[in-house]
Amino acid sequence: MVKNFFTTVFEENNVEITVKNDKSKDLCYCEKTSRVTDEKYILEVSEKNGKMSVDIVCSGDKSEFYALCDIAHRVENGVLCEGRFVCSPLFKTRGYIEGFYGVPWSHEKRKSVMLLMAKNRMNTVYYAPKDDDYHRELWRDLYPETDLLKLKELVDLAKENYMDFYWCIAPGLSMKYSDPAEFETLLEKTKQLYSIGIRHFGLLLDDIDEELAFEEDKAMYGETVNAHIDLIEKYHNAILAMDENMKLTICPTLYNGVGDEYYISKLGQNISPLISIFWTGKDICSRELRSMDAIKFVECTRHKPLYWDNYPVNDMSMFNEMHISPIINRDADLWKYSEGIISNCMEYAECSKIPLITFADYLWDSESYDPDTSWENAIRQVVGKQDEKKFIVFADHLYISCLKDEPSKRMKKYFAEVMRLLKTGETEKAIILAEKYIAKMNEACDYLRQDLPICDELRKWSEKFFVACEIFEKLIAVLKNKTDENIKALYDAIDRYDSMPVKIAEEMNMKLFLGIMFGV
Ligand code: LTM
Repeated sequence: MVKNFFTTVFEENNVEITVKNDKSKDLCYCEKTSRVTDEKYILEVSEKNGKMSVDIVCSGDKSEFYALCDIAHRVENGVLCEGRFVCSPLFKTRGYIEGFYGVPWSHEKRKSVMLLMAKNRMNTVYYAPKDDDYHRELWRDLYPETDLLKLKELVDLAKENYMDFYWCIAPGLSMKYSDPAEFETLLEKTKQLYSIGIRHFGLLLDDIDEELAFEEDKAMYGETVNAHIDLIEKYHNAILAMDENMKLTICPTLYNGVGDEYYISKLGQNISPLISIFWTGKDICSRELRSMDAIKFVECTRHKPLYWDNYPVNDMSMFNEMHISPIINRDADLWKYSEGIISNCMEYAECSKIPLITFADYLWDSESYDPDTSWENAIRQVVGKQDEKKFIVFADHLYISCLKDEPSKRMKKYFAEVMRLLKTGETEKAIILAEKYIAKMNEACDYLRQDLPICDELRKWSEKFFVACEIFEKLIAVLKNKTDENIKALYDAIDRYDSMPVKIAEEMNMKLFLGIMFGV
């Protein structure tokens, strides 16, 4: 499927590709990151008789796949140019997790997100939907055959697309750590997943009681951290006994903070250095991730953090927000002090793709990452070139999240100019500019009214955007003709808008407009 995609792109754009295998140090080692790698490639691009030709030099299938993804991307964006490009990622682990509360993604959505993220050169996917009962509530029960077959399909797809597929289990809601039968049950379940090809496991102990629940556990371990160390170590040894290449990631019960807290530093220091530890940063939803904080974490736990980045997730108290803006405020040199970043998604799979692509860009090359360019690239990939501009007008209105309070620069500039004109009494000019903007908003509305998966996911937010559009239209009517009837119609629309609980970004501007016009 992916191969077909490449062939079509290259044929349609008259690009010739040759591949040369080279297993020398030049291709298997990255000086900058000091890592042995199977992800590095060199592109030698030249133009011969009006035809672009690209020689790929790479060490194997994975780097060849990344090279093809890269070339296809350059071709589609019209930026394939002559030169020699040496490419390898800065972050070692680049991925996403289905780790939210809410309706788990459908099987089809899972496949579609995985394919897209593989094409954007992410290399890891974690399966941990909080509301898949077999992952958490019913962790003891084996998957029914039909569910298992679907998981197998995902594992196979991940392999074909060079992604490590981590299947996670979260037994902490009810497990009696001191009971050997409970551990055996955990292993039985693990063996079921092993049987379908899973070699990467996650043991998640987040969002459970910090205190031990059973008297037997208290008697045996005294403290929760001792029970967790014992469970993690036993589990790690058991899976290594099944297969020495197995990988384990754990999520501690305390998963945010400074890293020097008693629980996490003791846990980190007493589990194998081969185990990866999830960490969400200073906060559960961290506005920023700083290298200095990662360094502290390493000092205290003797593990580099593997960030579980709670963006774009919008579950629990965030359910009225739609997080489609790009990832920001992660240090450019964080790759040196962390294992990588795993982005926790929204239950809205289509919408999640947009910020996920910006994560992929940041993780591949955080040092030249530009959020705005990456965001436009992401929107282009998800909604298509033909609708990109329309979508951005709406997306600008959702440019708010736990990461920042500022609206989008583009929108801010527009509104600032309209307001300036109103303030200086240049009402005519203000109206012309506002009408131009409303025309764009209306085009966005036409796009959003379609029966497309992404539009369905956005319905709650687009309904409010439609009302915002009405308000702007009624505002212009008032500017043109300040009758009681026009003013009432405007206020009615504003009341309707205010009664809608979802968050979009232009409330602020609305109030400013009214302030200028009516002095309220
Ligand atoms: O962040 C972690 C480790 N666990 C949970 C997530 O499952 C949840 O999606 C996010 C956001 O609400 N918060 C958590 O604490």
